Amino acid sequence: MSNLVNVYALRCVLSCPWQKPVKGKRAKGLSLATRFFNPIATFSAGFYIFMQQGTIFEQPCLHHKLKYLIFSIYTNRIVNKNKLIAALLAFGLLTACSNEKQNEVAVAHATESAPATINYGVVNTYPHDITAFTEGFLFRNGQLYESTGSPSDLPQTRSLVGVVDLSTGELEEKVELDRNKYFGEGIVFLNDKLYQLTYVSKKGFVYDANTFEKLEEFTFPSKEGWGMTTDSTYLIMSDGTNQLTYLDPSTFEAVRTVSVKDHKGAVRNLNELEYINGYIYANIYTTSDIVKIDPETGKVVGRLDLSSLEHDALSKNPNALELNGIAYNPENKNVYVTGKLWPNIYEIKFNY
Ligand SMILES: [Ca+2]
Repeated sequence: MSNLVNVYALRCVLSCPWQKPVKGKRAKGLSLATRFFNPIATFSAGFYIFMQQGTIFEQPCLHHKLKYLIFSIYTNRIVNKNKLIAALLAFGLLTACSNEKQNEVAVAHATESAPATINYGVVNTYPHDITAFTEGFLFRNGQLYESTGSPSDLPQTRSLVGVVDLSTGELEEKVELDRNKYFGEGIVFLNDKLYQLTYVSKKGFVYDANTFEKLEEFTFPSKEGWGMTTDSTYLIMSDGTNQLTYLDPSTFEAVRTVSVKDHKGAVRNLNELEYINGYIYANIYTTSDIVKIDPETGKVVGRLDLSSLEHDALSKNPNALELNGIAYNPENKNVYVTGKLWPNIYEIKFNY
């Protein structure tokens, strides 16, 4: 029923006597005719608008409300002073209600605002192996670990896990995968074990965190393995979508998924991850952005633009690819970032 009323009211609105005629003589003639022959319909529309307090339009303009009021007075032949005051009071009430509604809309938009920009400063710069196709990056016991992948079109790359020597950028190798079988991806340490994902094999590996002896293999629900981090209880992995999946570290079953979104919608291509002070930071593949994610809601609450670091890396190595690698050092509370084939690792500082 309300739809029928809306259609009727809309038709009346279109025949409003103060409606500006569209271009063309015929249209102008029709509009003029409406001014004289459709006053009842127009009054009905005006009355309807009054009753609905402007809900026919999302944000009814003052001009429309005013002209309906004037026409209502005209068609009712309101010449009585008291009736005129009553009509003006009604108009004031309508405007107040409408303003309230517009304020509500403004508040609703504010809660869906863009993530806050997180500014950062570069504290230090270290060398990085330009054959390292970075897929995992993290600190453990004061040492920086890196995991790398091995695209077939980049024969110089290897799927490795090792400790980065910050003075040379060289990787002290701990694990190497057969690049003809596996493409190394994200890594994380949890409960004295090292977990490693592979890209499209749907296979992961578990190693002793101290000896790097392989303990077991596992599969995971996602189609692809990308980045990995932990909240000290679960393995948290990305798979190139906007989903983060929490895996039980014993059974490797998914216990929870988080859909990551910002004010524009789903945030896809979540890549290398880092859990810092209750938030998950993620590289966005193909961009030089890192997003800060609230793991309870999946909302992106902050964003770092590291494009200046990417430009610096490209100026030193034209073959440098995407930013990918976030490692939080709990000892100095700084974050170390790098990228695939980047010549440098950057130590940055920002408010988490
Ligand atoms: Ca990381």
